[in-house]
Amino acid sequence: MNPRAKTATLARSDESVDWTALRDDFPILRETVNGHPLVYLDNAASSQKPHQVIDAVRRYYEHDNANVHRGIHELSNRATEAYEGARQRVADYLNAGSREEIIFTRGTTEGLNLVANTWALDKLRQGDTILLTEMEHHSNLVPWQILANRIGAKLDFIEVTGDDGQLDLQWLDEQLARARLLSLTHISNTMGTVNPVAEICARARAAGVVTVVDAAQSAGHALVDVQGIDCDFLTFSGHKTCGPTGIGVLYGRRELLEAMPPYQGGGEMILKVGYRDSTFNVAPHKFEAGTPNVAGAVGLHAALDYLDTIGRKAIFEHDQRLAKRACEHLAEIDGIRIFGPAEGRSGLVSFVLPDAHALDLATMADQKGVALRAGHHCNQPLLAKLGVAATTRASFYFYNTEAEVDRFIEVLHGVRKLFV
Ligand code: C6P
Repeated sequence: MNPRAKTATLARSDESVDWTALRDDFPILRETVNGHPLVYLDNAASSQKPHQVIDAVRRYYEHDNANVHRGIHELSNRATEAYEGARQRVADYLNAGSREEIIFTRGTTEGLNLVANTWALDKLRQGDTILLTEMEHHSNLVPWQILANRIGAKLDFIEVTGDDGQLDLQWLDEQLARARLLSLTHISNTMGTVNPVAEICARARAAGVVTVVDAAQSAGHALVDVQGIDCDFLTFSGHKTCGPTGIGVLYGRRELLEAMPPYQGGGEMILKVGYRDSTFNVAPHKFEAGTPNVAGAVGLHAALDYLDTIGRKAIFEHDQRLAKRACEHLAEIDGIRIFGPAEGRSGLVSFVLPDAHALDLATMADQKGVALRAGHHCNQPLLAKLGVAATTRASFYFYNTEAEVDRFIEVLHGVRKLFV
C-alpha cells in the first residue's frame, strides 16, 4: 500500500445503512413513468440528485450568486469562497495533496481533452506511443486519436480478453517500455470491470510513463484515492456522482500542472495581458479560462458531502450486491450473453438476449417504467471486437433496491414472452 494512501476512511459497512430511507432524499424517485413507479437503472449514464444538492444550488443562487475572483463586494467574496471551498472539498474527496491540484472542468470528457491538449500536445512527439485499453469510452479514445493524427504519434492498446471483460496484462511491461503515456478507465461502463489501476500505475511509473485515470464510473461509487493510485491525472464528472451536470474535475500532479501550458485563453487564467503577449496565472486557474460554473461546484460540494455521509465502501458493496443479484437471475435465461467479470464486477450489468434486440428491450421496459440503456454505450470498438452491435445495460446505485432488481427481471421476462 502506498504510504500516502488514505487508509482508514469511509469504512462503514453495507448493513449499517438504511438504504430505503435514503430514497426519500431523491424527489425524482417518486415519479411515475407510463403509469408505473419509476425504476431508474441508468445510473452509469447519469445519477439522480438528492434534495441536499438541489437545495445547495438553489441556496447559492438565492443568497450568494456573483462572479468569482473579481469583485471586492460581499457577494463576489461569498461566491469565491463557495467555489474555492468546493475545490478543497474535491481535494479531500480524492485525497489530493492540495487543492491547487484540482481543476474544474465540464466533465470527464473535458478533463481528458484538457490533458491531451496541454501536457500531451506539449510533451509528445512524432513516433511516440500513447497506450490505451480496448475498453475505453469514446471520451478516452477520440481525443487521443485527434492528437495522434496531429503530431504523428501512435496508439497501442491493452487487450480485453473477451466477454469476461478482463485486461490482458501479460504484455503490459513490454507495452509500457514503448509508451510515453497511459490512459485507462478505472471501471468499464459496459463490462463493469474494476481495473487494478494502482498496480497498473505503479508499473507505468517504474517505466517512466505518465498515467491518466478515467474515474467517470468509479468516483461516485467507490473510494478513489489519487495518492493511493499514484496516478498523474484523474478525471470524473459531477453528474454521475449525485452532482449537477456541466461540472467535472481533473486532478493533476502539481509538478506536472505547473510545467504545463494553458488549455484555453481568456479571463481568469492570466496574470498580465498586453496587446501582443500575456503571462499566465498559476495552476489551477491557468486551466480555467472564463467565468466558471460556480453553482455546479457548489452542487458538487454538496454531492460529495452526501456520498461521504453514507460511505463509499458501503455504496460500492450495495451496488455490487444488486448487480450480483441481477446477474444471478439473468444467468437463468437460456442463451443469454452477460458481459463482464463473474467475480468482483461493479454495480452494472450488460447483456444480450438470444431472442430480443437490445433497443426493443429497453424501449419496452420503459413502457413499464424501467429505465435501462441500450446501444453501444460509447464503446463502439469494444462492441465490434465482441461481435455485437448493441447491449442492454442495467446500472445500479445506492438508492436502488433489491425489489427494483426483481421488478427489472420480471419486466424482462414479460418482454421476452412477446418475442418468443
Ligand atoms: N458514460 C454511459 O452511459 P461525460 O459525458 O464527460 O460526463 O463522461 C464521459 C465518460 C467517460 N468515461 C467513461 C468510462 C464513461 O462511462 C463516460 C460516460 C455514459 O456509459 C454516457 S456515454
